[in-house]
Amino acid sequence: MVRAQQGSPALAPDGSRAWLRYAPPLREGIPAAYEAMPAAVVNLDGSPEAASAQNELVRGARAMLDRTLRTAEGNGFLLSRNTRPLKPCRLKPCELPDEDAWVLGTTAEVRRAFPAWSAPELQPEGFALAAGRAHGHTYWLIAGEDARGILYGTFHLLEGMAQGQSFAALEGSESPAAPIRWVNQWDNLNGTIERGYGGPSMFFEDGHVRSDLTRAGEYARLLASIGINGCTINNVNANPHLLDPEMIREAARIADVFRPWGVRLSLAVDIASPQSIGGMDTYDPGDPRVAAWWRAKADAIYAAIPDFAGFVVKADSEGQPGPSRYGRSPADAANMLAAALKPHGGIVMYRAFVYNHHLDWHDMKADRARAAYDIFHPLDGQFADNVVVQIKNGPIDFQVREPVSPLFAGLRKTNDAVELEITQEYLGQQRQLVYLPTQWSTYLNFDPHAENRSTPLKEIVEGKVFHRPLGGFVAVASAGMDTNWMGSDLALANLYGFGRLAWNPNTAPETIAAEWTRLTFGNDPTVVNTVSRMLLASWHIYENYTGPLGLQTLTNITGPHYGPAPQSQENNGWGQWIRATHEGVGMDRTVATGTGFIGQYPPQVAKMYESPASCPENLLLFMHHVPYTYRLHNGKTVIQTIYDDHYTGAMEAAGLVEEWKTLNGLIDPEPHAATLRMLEYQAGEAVEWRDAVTRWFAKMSGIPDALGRVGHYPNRIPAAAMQLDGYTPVEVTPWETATDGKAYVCGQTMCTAKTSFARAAGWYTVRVRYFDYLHGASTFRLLLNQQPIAVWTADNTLPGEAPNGDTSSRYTLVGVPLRPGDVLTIEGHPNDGEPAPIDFMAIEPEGATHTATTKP
Ligand code: GCV
Repeated sequence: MVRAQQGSPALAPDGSRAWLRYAPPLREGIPAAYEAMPAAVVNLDGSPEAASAQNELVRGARAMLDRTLRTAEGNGFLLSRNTRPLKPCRLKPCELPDEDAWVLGTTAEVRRAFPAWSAPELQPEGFALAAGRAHGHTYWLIAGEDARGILYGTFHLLEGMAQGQSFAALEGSESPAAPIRWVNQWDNLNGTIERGYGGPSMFFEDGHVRSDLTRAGEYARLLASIGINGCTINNVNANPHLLDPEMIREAARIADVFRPWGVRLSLAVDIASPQSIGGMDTYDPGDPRVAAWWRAKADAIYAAIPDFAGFVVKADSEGQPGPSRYGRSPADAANMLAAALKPHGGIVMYRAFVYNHHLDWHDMKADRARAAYDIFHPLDGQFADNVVVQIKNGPIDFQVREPVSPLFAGLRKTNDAVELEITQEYLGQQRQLVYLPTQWSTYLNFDPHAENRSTPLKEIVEGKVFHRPLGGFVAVASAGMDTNWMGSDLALANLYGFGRLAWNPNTAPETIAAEWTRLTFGNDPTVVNTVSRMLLASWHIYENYTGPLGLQTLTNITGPHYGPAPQSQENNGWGQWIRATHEGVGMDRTVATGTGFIGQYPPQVAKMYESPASCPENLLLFMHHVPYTYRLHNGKTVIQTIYDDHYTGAMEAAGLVEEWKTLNGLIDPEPHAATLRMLEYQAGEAVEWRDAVTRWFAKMSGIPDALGRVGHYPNRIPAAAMQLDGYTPVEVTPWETATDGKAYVCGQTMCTAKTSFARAAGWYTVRVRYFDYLHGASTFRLLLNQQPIAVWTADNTLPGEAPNGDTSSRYTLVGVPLRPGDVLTIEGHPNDGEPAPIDFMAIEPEGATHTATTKP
């Protein structure tokens, strides 16, 4: 038999298979533990989920072990060795085949077939893997507490198999930590995805559900493989037309492709729908006519989608309509919807992301961070039992670091779920590596000490702490049609990691990183160690070069949330303020002198945050306003730490490139090259962030960098100092994202910027900083004297149409031999409105680039 080799084109990761690549765990042969595995598969369960499990088992065994397992025809029927059809197993105790077999079924079904098997205690959706002998044969059992459990047990087995683990090693049982393990997609009916960086919607196109839902089904399979049991298919800024009868019928087609994978569909709804699409003159949750409208709507939905999971609601937030319009509370609105869903077993996920985005910046007591607690805490106990309050992990908005929302400890008589963000909205938008399980674990393990006892966040949302029946984990995924779902291969580690943590929040990020790497890139220890190390370091690296010390991601908050723009935090109603002055920085959220936000935490934690001395330094400026000269525990000032951390972060980002390069030849060339390009871009972006933020703080504080780096870039030749032909200056906003606040643009078909080299002869690295707008694809050439030595096109899809931190890009050419008198020329050719914008050229002697490795 010819077996496909690991790394052969048939098995090369193309991203679409994600972690379900099913590559052979060994390069040669079958792991000994699987030599004696049964050839027959018996499926005792008639559910679509069990059918998927059986198909998946066959598929995985074929791909990983070169074995085709033999199945019965039709669910629930057995074929014995001589292919005699037996009775459907669901109806009466099964006759087992007279040979070794894999047996799939619910624990009840398996127990009926093997009365001697002592099934472990499982929660809903849990599973057990066990091997046993009966009737003179060996049976490998995959038993689920229910149909989903069978599916999850099968995926668990296959993922273990892919990592070379024997069936014996995988024997045991698992149950999910909580019933709610959902992803939210922020897909719009026109096919775009809010905060999505992985291509257009896999659900919608031109105002309708796509005719081809193959990808949606594949997505559900991916989700099932990590234990996700729910998916909200549309943006929380909801289009009410999704509730039109025609659209409900269309959405039912999505539910159909989800169903075999145990993924229940839910919809985000616009609370004003009775008015906007129902023709009513009100959407007041207190009006019985409105309640009746929702009841009828729920009935219609369940007629089309019998396993519909429920509604997700964003109301009174960022311009969305809400119950406050009628003087009603979130509980009034949530309970009205809950009553409509209740007869069908549906739930309402009511988001606590409710705040006023027109806050008064001049009011030193105003604080967006307070909003969720101020609004929802007084309502504790008023929510119906099929309402879950969905709370973002932090009190602001998925920043690079935030404290855990105090609301989790504040809601004791209410179901709640934590909302995380897989899509890297504020965290590099999938163009930069930020592995999030590290961040999420930090949050999930945070202990707010509610009721003066240990109450880690993970246990609160599991429902254990306050004995809540419903609760769990939600994450905004916003995956799309891109082959690799998220726009970057490495970003898939975050989708995988969310599923693993939602299943078991005690799973260490290290474990998740190693597992994901094995499943994605294979079991070579060098690959596993290197990729894991990079993943684990990445959050802190990003934090270092964006917003250390609790400053949050200092990005353009009124724009695309991407490039650096510290000033954009201030002077507006959005309340993501850092309150930087000439003397100091940070939001005073203390009870004593500040906004009082800290007082929303239980006493032990409030005490820790209240004093700068005991406040964790990575949240210092989130909680306190301190002078730039304030000294941290290591004796260094705040301002110097801001400078140093940014330099460290940029150096570490460059280190990621070097680490990835060491994997050349160990993983398939195409994904290796794609990620290398991404990491090289990230290294440039990290320098851009570093320079913008440090220059902004240097100007704001008037305190120079003790190491003399900030504002001094000896290797750079700004465009203004070059000999320009056709290039003209334009003001850049914000100023700190370009040298002297100016970029140079070309208003004709071609422009040049020249510099004459006057340093010692040698090998140099030449970098050109340019800007790459979303539209247009300018081309650039770099010439050494008359010789073209590089050509590139500005065709990245960065989120902007102007020169600034969002569109900043860097071209690097190593190994350029330069002699005094040589002339280097940048030649820019504008395209489609993009004026080939440039900022500077840097000429660095070789060896001067940073190659430091990252910290584990
Ligand atoms: C869907 C942030 C994002 C918005 C998002 C909102 C939310 O503000 O920038 O795009 O809206 O959060 O979570 O509702």
